[in-house]
Amino acid sequence: MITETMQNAINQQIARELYSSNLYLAMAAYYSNINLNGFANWMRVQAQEEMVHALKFFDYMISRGAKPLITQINAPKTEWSSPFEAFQDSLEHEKLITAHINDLVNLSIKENDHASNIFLQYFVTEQVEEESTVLDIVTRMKMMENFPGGLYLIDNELKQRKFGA
Ligand code: OFO
Repeated sequence: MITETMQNAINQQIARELYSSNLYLAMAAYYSNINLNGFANWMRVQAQEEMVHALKFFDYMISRGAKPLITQINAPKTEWSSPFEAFQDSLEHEKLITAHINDLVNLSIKENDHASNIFLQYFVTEQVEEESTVLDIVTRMKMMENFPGGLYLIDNELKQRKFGA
């Protein structure tokens, strides 16, 4: 049986994943409105992936005989001062999520919960990938800062991303 402390911590993570999904959808809306449709596509796919993360935690709770709680989710930011600032925010957000995943792993060790520890390893790996992908895009956007066409090159590339859950 999963401990109550672990259940509460996972429920909080479900809320964070749902918040992440909303945040990326808000970013998709921002990019669409400034006609960066590749960036908008990338963020929309990211929003879908975050929903999958939330559902993975949801299903895990059920498989352990616990009840996932769906609570009120804070509204995300909806405006950014530049295309760069929005992507930079997504990098900061992913770093925050990584810290929360690490806290969950630490808690699973403290609670002697091996099943949760194994389950969480997927997210440890996922966060390495997410941070690395976002950092790569942020770095290239920064490099293109003084090259007006650069943003559109990246935008074209980001059009290719597809949701593959
Ligand atoms: Fe972006 O990985 Fe879930 O939140």
